[in-house]
Amino acid sequence: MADDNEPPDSKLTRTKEKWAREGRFLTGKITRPEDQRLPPGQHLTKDWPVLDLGVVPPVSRDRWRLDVYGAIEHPVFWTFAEFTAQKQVQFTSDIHCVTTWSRYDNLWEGLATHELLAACQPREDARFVVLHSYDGYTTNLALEDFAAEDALLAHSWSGQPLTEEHGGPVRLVVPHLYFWKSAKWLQAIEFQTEDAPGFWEVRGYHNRGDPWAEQRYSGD
Ligand SMILES: Nc1nc2c(c(=O)[nH]1)N[C@H]1C(S)=C(S)[C@@H](COP(=O)(O)O)O[C@H]1N2
Ligand SMILES: [Mo]
Repeated sequence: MADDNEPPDSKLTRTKEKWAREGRFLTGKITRPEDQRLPPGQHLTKDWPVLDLGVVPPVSRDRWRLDVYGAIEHPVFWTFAEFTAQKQVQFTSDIHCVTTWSRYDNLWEGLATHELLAACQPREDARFVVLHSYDGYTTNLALEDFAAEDALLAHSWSGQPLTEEHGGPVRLVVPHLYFWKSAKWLQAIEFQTEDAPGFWEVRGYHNRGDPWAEQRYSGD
C-alpha cells in the first residue's frame, strides 16, 4: 500500500521544490492594507467596461487552441478540453485599468500561471514572456510578473464562462499590473531571452505598468 505521507516523486514535483527553495518566480506580497488597495489616480467602478482594439475575434471553445513555445523544455499545445483538464484554481482579485477605473473582487477561474510554468519548464535563460492574442494584440511581461502567485489563464468570471467581449474563451489575468497586460482571447505564450515590447508598449505605454508606481506611460 502506498504511504500517504510519501510525496509523489515526479520530475515536476522536484522542479517545483527546487523553485520553491530558490524563491524563483516569487514577486512578494499580494495582499495590501485597505488604505493602499486603490492605486493613486484610480477611481472605483461597479460595472465592467470593455476596452480593446474594437474587433472581437470569433474563437469558440471548440476551435480555441493554446500554443506555448520558445525558451522552454516542454512546448505545450492544448485544446480547450486539455486546458481545463489541468489543475484549476479560483482567485479573487482587483482590476486596475490605465484609463483610471478599478474594479474590486473579481472571481476568476482557470489555470494558475505557475502551474503552466511547471508544465512547460522555462529554460534557465528564459526571462520574458510575450502574449499573442487572436485579434493580433500582443503584450510583454517579465517572467517574474507572469509568474505572480495570483496570475492565471482565466476561462470563467463570477462562475460563468468568460464572455467574448471580455476575452473568452481564455484571457490572461495579472492583477498586480495595469489591465492592458492581461491579454484577452489568448492564443499563444512565447518565452524569450530578450524583452520584446508589445502593441501598447511600442505605442507609448510603460513597459512594466505597475499601478502603485503609476507606470502609465513610458517616461513615467
Ligand atoms: N487581445 C487583447 N487583449 C487586450 C486588449 C486588446 O485590445 N486585445 N486590450 C487591453 C486593455 S487596454 C484593457 S484595459 C483590457 C480590458 O479588458 P476588458 O475589456 O475585459 O475590461 O484588456 C486588455 N487586453
Ligand atoms: Mo486599458
